[in-house]
Amino acid sequence: MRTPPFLAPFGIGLDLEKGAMVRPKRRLVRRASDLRGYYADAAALEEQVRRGNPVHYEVEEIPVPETRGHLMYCISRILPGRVGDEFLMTKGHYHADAGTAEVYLGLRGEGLVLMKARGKFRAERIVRGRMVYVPPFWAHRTVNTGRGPLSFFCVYPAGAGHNYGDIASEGFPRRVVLRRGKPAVVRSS
Ligand code: PAN
Ligand code: ZN
Repeated sequence: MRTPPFLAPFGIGLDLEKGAMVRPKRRLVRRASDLRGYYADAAALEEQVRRGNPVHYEVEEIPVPETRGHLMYCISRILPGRVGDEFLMTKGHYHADAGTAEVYLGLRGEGLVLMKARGKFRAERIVRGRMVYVPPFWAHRTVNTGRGPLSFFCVYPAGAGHNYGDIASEGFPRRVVLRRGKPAVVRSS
């Protein structure tokens, strides 16, 4: 195993009210068109792509080396809204090094972290002040069920990497949809 790169200590600002990183160095932006294949209502998604292709979520980072020993941290912000009746969500992934965990800390808004592993499924609520622990081997996807943006801080082993392919093809066994005015976790058909 390679020795982690030696780095000087540093501090950064987090705007806890906004749920944003102060002066992020890297911003990953996912728009409607990046989410093709992920939502049940593909036609509703295409309609969004045609009507301005809005941002669905963003990830802000001031990155560290993506190697063993370091800890990557970020703030994700998922916009409020739906595709058809399904609430906006992240793509979701396993870590490429599957046996690596992650911690999410809710900063703003409300939602659910969907997790699956070895035939099991769990949904944990995420809100300001609540921490969700994603254990090793659990794929994870976050859904914004609120009326405003959902922001959360994340930290995970920097060498973990991301495996999107398996979720892109398998999906999750449950979806989060609006039913009688409320979010509901329902079986994916
Ligand atoms: C998070 C996610 C972030 C975006 O930082 O990467 O919320 O979700 P997707 O990566 O599934 O598009 C994380 O879990 N990192 O490991
Ligand atoms: Zn992750």
